[in-house]
Amino acid sequence: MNINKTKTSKGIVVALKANFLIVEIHSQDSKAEFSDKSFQKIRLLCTRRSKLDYQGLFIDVGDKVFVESIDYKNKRAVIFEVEPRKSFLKRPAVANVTLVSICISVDEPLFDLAQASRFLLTAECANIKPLIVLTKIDLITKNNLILYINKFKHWGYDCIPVSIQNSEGINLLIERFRKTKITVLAGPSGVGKTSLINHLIPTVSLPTASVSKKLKRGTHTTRHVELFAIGKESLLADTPGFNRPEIVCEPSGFASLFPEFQKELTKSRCKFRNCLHRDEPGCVIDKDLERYPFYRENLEEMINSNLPYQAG
Ligand SMILES: Nc1nc2c(ncn2[C@@H]2O[C@H](COP(=O)(O)OP(=O)(O)O)[C@@H](O)[C@H]2O)c(=O)[nH]1
Ligand SMILES: [Mg+2]
Ligand SMILES: [Zn+2]
Repeated sequence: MNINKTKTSKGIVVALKANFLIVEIHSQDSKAEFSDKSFQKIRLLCTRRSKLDYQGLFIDVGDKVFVESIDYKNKRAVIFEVEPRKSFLKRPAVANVTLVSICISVDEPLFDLAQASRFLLTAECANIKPLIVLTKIDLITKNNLILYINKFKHWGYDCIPVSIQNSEGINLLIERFRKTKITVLAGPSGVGKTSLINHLIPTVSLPTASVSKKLKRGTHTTRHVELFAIGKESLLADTPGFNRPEIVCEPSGFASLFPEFQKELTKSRCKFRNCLHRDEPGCVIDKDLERYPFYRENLEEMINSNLPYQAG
């Protein structure tokens, strides 16, 4: 038998399959077995020690784990320890995410300020700085593209415009993802997330959905989260389709999730420390900012409901 009981290895959970976890480890840990292919990574089908369940430790994609009882031949192992998480994104459930790339399409489906903002807010809530990936730019003119880039700049976000039709922006995006440990692609269904992964990582071939001509909305094709290798140390995940992310937030903390408001608040302070930036005297927030009406509308709903608020 090829099982090494004593040897352990550190890895990362890249997918969940039924009751199993798929863990990627460096095969340099197993030089004897893979002497011809050193530094390659291998993926192992893992179970977990029951003590982890007793400790109430739930393991998700992105978790860094230690495995033992490695069976290289059959590619099996057992997880016996989980590292504390640095961050956690709820939907999709991925631990240790370092970048959330919010994909927003210029058309098919049409740009929607509230929807785009809700996706940005989920990343801000998880304390992960988002990057906007503006997709399908082959569908608009250069002038309109500049308007989008400026819009996002005013919101306080960087944006990388891309098209898989003419490969514009693709190299820039690959470069960015290769500098990042774990990137998750998020955004409404139909904006081209899965197509982008297939384009960026040609060895992956995920099913994509054509946008319904009638509804101009995508159907939900991606069902589970899996981390794919993009470069030596970088992983990239698609998001199962959903269009209304929930933002659970207190009214007092809501404004801190808008970078354009934060920019103003670092320059000068509102008169009242607990200012909600409504009609308080001495409020420094510019009410003409593009996303102010969105903030205001959601804030009022938050205040009027006693339950934990869910934006949308
Ligand atoms: N014109 C154009 N269509 C695209 C582009 N990227 C993706 N699409 C189309 O958009 C549709 C939805 O793509 P999909 O990847 O399933 O979107 P997802 O729901 O975000 O994963 C498909 O019909 C794709 O062919 C692009 O850059 N330009
Ligand atoms: Mg998809
Ligand atoms: Zn204020």
